[in-house]
Amino acid sequence: MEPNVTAQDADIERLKEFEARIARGESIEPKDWMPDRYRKQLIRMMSQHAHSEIVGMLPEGNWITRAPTLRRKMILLAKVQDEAGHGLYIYCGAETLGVDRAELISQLLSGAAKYSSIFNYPTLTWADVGVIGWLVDGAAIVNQTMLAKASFGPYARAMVRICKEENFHKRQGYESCAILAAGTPEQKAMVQDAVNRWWWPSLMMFGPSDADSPNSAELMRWGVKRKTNDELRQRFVNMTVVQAQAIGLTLPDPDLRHDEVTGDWHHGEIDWSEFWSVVKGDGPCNRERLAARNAAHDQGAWVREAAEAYVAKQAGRARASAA
Ligand code: FAQ
Repeated sequence: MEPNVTAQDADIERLKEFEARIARGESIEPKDWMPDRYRKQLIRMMSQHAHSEIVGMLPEGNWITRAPTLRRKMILLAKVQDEAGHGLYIYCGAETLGVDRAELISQLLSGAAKYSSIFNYPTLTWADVGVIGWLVDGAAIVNQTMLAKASFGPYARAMVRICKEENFHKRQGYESCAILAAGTPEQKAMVQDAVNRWWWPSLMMFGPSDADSPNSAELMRWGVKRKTNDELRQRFVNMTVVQAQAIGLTLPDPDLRHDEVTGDWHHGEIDWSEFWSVVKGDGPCNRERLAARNAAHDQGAWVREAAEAYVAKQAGRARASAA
């Protein structure tokens, strides 16, 4: 550094170069220089995302023992396992930013960390499993397809792989809903009821409306988000309305209307007080979800201890053979 160049000047230069790289569409890799805020934002977002995948195993996992056929049970088992894989994959990506995974997990277990609001709703009937695949995975794909173009390399690459699996999740869910919708009157009523319960929470997955989204401006500026919360929510609504029509189901929104000019389906007002209450920990299942994760963590203590003992034993052997 030139003697008359201050550390602050150097940081401004580095920030300029960093933003120029993003403008050129280059991907930022873990060892590259990045502003502290960029690192913090990514750790926040990726850890919340990883937690969501892990907590997201619980609502559907609840139905593995009660799946109606062997085929459905195999699909559901594979799906829930995939979500675990996604969580681990994204934790690994977050670790490249210098954060400790154990620390992130302890934030989840203590209730300090956020995870997606959607997983704080109960799965009351078998139809909920199909509807989660169709709507929740469907919403996740819309969001994550955009994140596959995020400026941070490890996150973007994780999203490419995860979206492939989420596509399978969505298709199996939609197929299950289509079959129930074409089934007996009881089956059709069951799937319609599930849609009625999951529709609004699915729209909330995209986050607060743009005017109330404090993180969006920074994330858009640095190419982490490529579309805003409202833009992605609209894309999801446009896709889903026609999918519902195709299988003879309705969406529980009397204000839903088609705009001939823009081609968009306008939806009614989202109940933001419900959203914030769920985000703050007062949703129907927040306490149950955290209790389940804490119990799983406690019951897994012996696995962590055994793994550590194994590593220590291997290291001891390596030392002995090197001596
Ligand atoms: N739930 O300023 P913004 C899945 C928080 S994966 C809870 O707009 P941002 C797969 C937000 O954190 C689903 N909290 O925030 C699957 C922030 O609080 P903070 C998870 C929410 O980051 C399927 C505050 O509100 N996907 O479903 C929610 O710009 C089936 C202000 O919000 C991801 O995590 C919410 N819905 O935009 C698994 C994708 N929305 O941190 C199993 C990655 C917002 O400042 C079964 N994340 N908040 O204290 C993202 O794309 C973004 O973080 C958003 C939020 C869009 C979620």
